[in-house]
Formats: sequence, C-alpha cells, structure tokens
Amino acid sequence: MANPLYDTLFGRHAGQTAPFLHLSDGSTLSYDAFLRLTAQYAHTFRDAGLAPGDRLAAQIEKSPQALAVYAACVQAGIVFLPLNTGYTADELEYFVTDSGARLLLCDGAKADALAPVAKSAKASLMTLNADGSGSLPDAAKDQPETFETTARGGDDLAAFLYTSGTTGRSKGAMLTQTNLLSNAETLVDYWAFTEKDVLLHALPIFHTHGLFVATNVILLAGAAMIFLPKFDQDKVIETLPRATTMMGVPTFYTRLLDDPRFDRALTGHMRLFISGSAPLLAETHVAFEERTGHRILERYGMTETNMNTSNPYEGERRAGTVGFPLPGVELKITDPDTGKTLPQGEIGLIEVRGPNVFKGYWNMPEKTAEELRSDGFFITGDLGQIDDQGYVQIVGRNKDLIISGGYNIYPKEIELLLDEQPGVLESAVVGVPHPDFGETVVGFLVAQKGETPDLAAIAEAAGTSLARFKHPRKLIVLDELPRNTMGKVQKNILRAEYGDLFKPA
Ligand code: MLC
Ligand code: AMP
Repeated sequence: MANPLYDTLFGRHAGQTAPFLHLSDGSTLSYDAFLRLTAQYAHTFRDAGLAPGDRLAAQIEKSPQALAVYAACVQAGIVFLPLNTGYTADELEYFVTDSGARLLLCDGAKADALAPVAKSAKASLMTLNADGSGSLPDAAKDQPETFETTARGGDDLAAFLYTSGTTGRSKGAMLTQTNLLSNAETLVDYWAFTEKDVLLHALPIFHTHGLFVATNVILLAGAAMIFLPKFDQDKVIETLPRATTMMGVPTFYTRLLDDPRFDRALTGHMRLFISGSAPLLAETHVAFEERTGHRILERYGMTETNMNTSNPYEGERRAGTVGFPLPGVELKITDPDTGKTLPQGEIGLIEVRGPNVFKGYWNMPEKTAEELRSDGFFITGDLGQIDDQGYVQIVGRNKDLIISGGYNIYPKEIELLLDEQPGVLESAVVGVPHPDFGETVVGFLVAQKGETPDLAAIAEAAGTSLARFKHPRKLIVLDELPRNTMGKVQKNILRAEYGDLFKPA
C-alpha cells in the first residue's frame, strides 16, 4: 500500500548495505540496519496503542535511534512532533497537552520530571537515551524487523512543528507528506545532491533545518551523513575532510572562520556549503570566500513552509540575498496594510505559495486565517524586496522575533514572564547584535513605584520556566520605556541605543 513519504525517502533503501550514517565513534550504520530498527520501533508504537494520525511527542537527544523514531512514525502513519531538547518541563507541558500527543518519548534523565506532564496530558511515557538505550529500545528489541507500511496520502499529516507566536502561545504547524516530499525533491535537484554525497550534519534534528532539509535531502539522494551529536568545532574540523557538503546556521560559519585550522586546504575537496535559518552577514560571505575559495549558498525557509528560496548552485551566489524562489514556489512582495502586490524593487511583506506551504496551525483556525490566505499564499512576516535580476533580499521582519544562533525566540513569551516578577511594572524584550549568535536577548524592566526588582531572582525564575537559549543575556532597569504617541513601545529605539552591548572590544 502507498505511503509516498515513507516509500520515497526510506522504503526504497530496504536491503541496501550502503552507509547511511557515519557516527562519531567511527562506526557506520547502513540503510538496511537503519530500516530494520525503524520497523521494530514502528511495531512498538503500534503495540503502545498509537494509531495512524496520532501524535508522538519526542524530546530526545540527537542519535541514529532518534532518526529511526522519525522514520517509524512516517512508516506507521503517526504524526511526529520533535521538541527542542532545551525546553523545560513547563514548556513541554503545553506542547504535549495542546497536541493531544498519545506518547511522550524523552531522555531517561528527564523521565521523573516529565512523568507528571505525561500523566496530566493522558499520554504514555517511554524513554530513549542518547546512547540508544531506554524503555523504547528495550521494548523494540524482540520486535520483527519488517513492518507493513501504513497507507497514507500526500495530504495526510507527517509532522507537527511548534513555532512560537507573537502572542506568546506556540502554534503547531501541521506539515503534510506532500509538504515534506515536494521540498526534498526540489532541493535534491536544485543543489545537485547524488548518492556520492556525504553531508556533515552538526545541526539539531528537532527543527526543519536539521530534520527535513538536511536529512530528507540525504535520504532522497541515497547519500550518507557524518552524523555529529551537535556542533563541536574540533569534530567538525576533524571530519570535514570526509564530507562533500555541509549545511549550517550562520553561527557555524562564523565560528569556523574564527579557527585558523579552517582554511583552503581543509575545504578544498568540498562541493557545497549551505547556510540558512538566520541572516548570513554579507561580510561573513566575503570572508568565507577569501579564506576557502567557496561561496556559501544561502537559502531561506521557515517551519511553516520548508524552503522557499535559494541562491543558485550554478550561477552567481549573491551575498546578502537569499536567491530566487525555488521551482514550484511562487513568491510576491505585498503591502503590509493593503495586501496588494508591490512593484518590483519595493520593500514589503514576503508571501509564498506552493506545495511546500503547510496546512495550517493545529486547533487555531483564526491564527491560520490571519497568516494563510484563502488563495494559498502564506504571509511569512519577513520583509523583503526583489532586485531587477530576481534575487530576493530579506531586509527585516514585520514580526517581533529574535533569531539567536538559528533558534527563534518570541519576545512576548519572555515579557509575560518578566511582567509577573515582583517589583516589575512592565518590560520590553529586544534582540541586539551578538558576535556569536547573530542576535541575543536583552530584557528591559521598569520598576513598580518605590520597588527595586531583584535581577538575580528574576534570572533564576527565567531559568526554571524557559529554555536556556531564551534567557535574557542582560537585564536592564529603565525609568520608562520609550513609547510613540500611540503609546506603543518603540523597540527600535532600544535596539539602536543598546546595539553595542555585545560588540567585541
Ligand atoms: C545554545 N545556547 C544558546 C544557543 N545555543 N543561547 C542562545 N542561542 C542559541 N542558539 C546556550 C547554551 O545553552 C549555553 O548556555 C550557552 O548558550 C553557550 O552554549 P554553546 O556551547 O556556545 O552553544 P552550543 O551548544 O555550541 O550551541 C550553539 C549552536 C546551536 C549555534 C551550535 O544553538 C545550534 O546548533 N543552533 C542551530 C539551530 C537550528 O538548527 N535552527 C534551525 C531552525 S529551522 P550556558 O548555560 O552555558 O550559558 C529554521 C527554518 C530554516 O529556522 O530556514 O532553516
Ligand atoms: P523558523 O520559524 O524557526 O522556521 O524560522 C523562520 C525564520 O527564520 C524566517 O521567517 C526568517 O525570518 C528566518 N530565516 C530563515 N532563513 C533565513 C535567511 N537565509 N536569512 C534571513 N532570515 C532567515
């Protein structure tokens, strides 16, 4: 029976002894071994009561087994919901409850803390540790190594990826089989991936970039990955000579440029470096080419849309731009007030339409209607323009969003927490330039009359409820927040005034 995503990405590799993953300990996992493990997990999930369309929430470390969880969900028709490993139990509770997940899979070290979350959401709890041990592998080890793939259609859901919202409530972006497959097919072709490629994979696998862009492309091409648990500079330098391609967020490339070992000789054999998820500074692009002779290929995507645009593989990769709309993706620039398409060259909202665009936000029809037009165009919230040769340039955001090291942070979520703290009247959170993360979080507080907020206690409160990457790197008390005549906080003034906070001396 047909299951386009499973059949095309995974199933056709059955029996193949070619390597899929090269691991840090020097071992290799073949496609065949990976698919046998996948089938065992699929049986285990089925036995645990998960039916097609049910959600499986996973907060697990990056490992080959974690990838097999994704593959098993696709094979059994389960909707995969990967979660950032940095999220606290408080944050997780919302995702598990909101998605109605039937199973929560977590690291054994977090099982005690997450048991109440699973219980209140009426989900069962299983564990999978970074070393591949846990109650899932225990239950799977005697299961059959083949599984009759569950029939699915292109419009059926494959994954939920939560993306934070401007109101502070995260939204579950519903991605279909066609969304994922069409994008992988386009990217393999556009970036000329073949089975000869070896991708250096140092990204997390709970986001679009590491999971769908990197992994799906490699699966579709029948290529291999050097699968590192995380971005570890020494490991990247050590394994790069065995790779042909690399995908990363700009922080990867700025960190590599800071390392004298990263030079022309080390990268001479590489075919392609790709960057995305956050703006790559034109100066990084130029410095990278000067050092290595390679021009980084920058592309632009989102959780809701997968990849939208890319600089060309053949042809000029233009610094400071994200290239052209991908084949099959329509892109237009519209007036934020009227929604009308603007003349070429003018700055406006980027809207996209195509088979890559998601189905909507889970259980949020109003939010979906606000961002996804009835004609299929998705309003990205990014501001851009198209030059006379068709290159798209992102010039800013119409959404209050901070991107730190490729992770999205919505100020509202942090402001809600800061506003609740003793002695705080109100707050504003902004992103300021940061040499390593591109942008970082700064919190501005106004004290209640006669009070002195305890900044250490506030930082601690953030620690228990918000993932580490969202914590303000600095809290600053102001007499008042700058406001315009309408009373709206002028974050641009704060950003301009405090723009040099993290500037290297
Ligand atoms: C880690 N920390 C971060 C952080 N990552 N803080 C802010 N922003 C981040 N991105 C915290 C750590 O918890 C640690 O806290 C401290 O910062 C320093 O950690 P580090 O050791 O320097 O960080 P490291 O573990 O090396 O991680 C940095 C990183 C990682 C850049 C390698 O964040 C990363 O892999 N980012 C990729 C994100 C990604 O894949 N985004 C794709 C989204 S999809 P402490 O306690 O030590 O102070 C998408 C769509 C698209 O956007 O277009 O692709
Ligand atoms: P996410 O919600 O994590 O998928 O992040 C998507 C957002 O990341 C987009 O809306 C953009 O603001 C940003 N983004 C992704 N790629 C790029 C890029 N190449 N340049 C600038 N911003 C980017």
